Amino acid sequence: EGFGPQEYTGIKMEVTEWSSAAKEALGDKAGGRKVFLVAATLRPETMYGQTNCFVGTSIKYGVFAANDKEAYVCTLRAARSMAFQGIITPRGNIEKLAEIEGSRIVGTKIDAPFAINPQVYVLPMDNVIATKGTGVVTSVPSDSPDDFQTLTDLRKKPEFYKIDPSWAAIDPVPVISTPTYGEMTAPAVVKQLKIQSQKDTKQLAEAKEIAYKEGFYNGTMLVGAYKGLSVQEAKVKVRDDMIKEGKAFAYAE
Ligand code: A2H
Repeated sequence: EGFGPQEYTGIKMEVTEWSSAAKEALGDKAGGRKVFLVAATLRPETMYGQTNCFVGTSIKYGVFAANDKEAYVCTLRAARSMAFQGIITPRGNIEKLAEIEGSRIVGTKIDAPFAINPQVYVLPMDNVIATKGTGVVTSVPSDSPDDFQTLTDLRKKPEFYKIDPSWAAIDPVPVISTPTYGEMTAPAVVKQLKIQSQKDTKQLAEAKEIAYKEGFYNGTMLVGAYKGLSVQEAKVKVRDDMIKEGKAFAYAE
């Protein structure tokens, strides 16, 4: 990790249909609010290529009131931090409406803002860190080696991971082109490093570094309002557009 705070973008993914396990746990505790899973990302310009979203199965999430109309699903730690940053109001105060384990959120259907496939499912990922970001990770398998490898594992062993195969049916979407790896940077790097599963955490860390540098410094947008622009230019513009449309917010930690 570098110095100073990480400037994340908090992506708001509205729940359109809870999994039956989540429905049972939540009842009407959200009090008529719209509920969003909130994912922290460093790559807002990749959001066109979301294919699903990830949670940690043994992580405890809360449903926190953001205001009278909205509630956010994230870790308690992230909710505290959002309250201090004035994202959740009133500033410095948090109201937990409900608590739910990650395993119960799996199978929930959500809206993926700006995505070419706007309806996606929540899936399990082994390597979600409870103490980073919001504990919710939006999945862009075209450009994130972790996301690509996890999606590959889930498709290989849906019973083992206790998922319905249809939840993992959306294929990676090309959104950024790089000179070295083409239109599917993450799958190409995963192949090059001979990564076999999400348990290969050392190689995945290396793949993440390679894919990140190549995409960020040499990537060109293939889709969206900033098609043809460099990733460096597009990143800020996509982020600003998402924030203006109420689909995202700035989140630091
Ligand atoms: B990134 P850094 Cl396309 N546990 O978003 C594990 N990983 C997490 C996480 C958590 N609790 N919270 C966020 N992340 C992921 C997109 C993306 C990301 C792409 C390519 C690279 C990439 C789509 N997933 O990150 O440790 C999120 O994945 C590579 C740096 O704070 C977030 O951005 O540097 C990134 O890790 C933040 O990682």
